Amino acid sequence: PQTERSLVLVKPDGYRRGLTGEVLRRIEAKGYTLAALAVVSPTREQLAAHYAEHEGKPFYEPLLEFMSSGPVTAAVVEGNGCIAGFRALAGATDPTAAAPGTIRGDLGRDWGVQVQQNIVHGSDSARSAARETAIWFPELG
Ligand code: DAT
Ligand code: MG
Repeated sequence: PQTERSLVLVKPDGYRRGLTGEVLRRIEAKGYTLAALAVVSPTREQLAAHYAEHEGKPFYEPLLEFMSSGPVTAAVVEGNGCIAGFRALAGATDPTAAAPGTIRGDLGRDWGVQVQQNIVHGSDSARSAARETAIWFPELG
């Protein structure tokens, strides 16, 4: 694959648990580089834009509430194939189902809350990555 960029978030659960460095360590250990990095207290507008595809789903409001519950770290990750590659590092959406060796599989579990608190977000396509990067790093255009 070509060099590409993915928009990664360490979600508020990851921030609170002190896992930001561990997530960034795994990204760098994989050989990807950080093109941009910021700790952000997201606005409702940013989160609604970021998760627009999920509007109307039963988990949408709890998801936005959870994502508003504290700082997130946003990163633009760069490398050949890094969009699919970071999602492989992240593992399945449900941390209980995520394979050991992945971020969600190693570091996440079911916390008995409505929204899966699964530590990270990673773009699912080049189109999503471009859209999401504009939300978190408007200066990168
Ligand atoms: P992913 O983050 O793996 O790309 P997604 O885009 O389908 O997953 O969903 C976005 C987030 O919403 C996900 O990280 C956690 C939450 N979520 C998804 N499906 C859910 C569900 N069935 N119940 C609760 N939360 C869910
Ligand atoms: Mg997604």
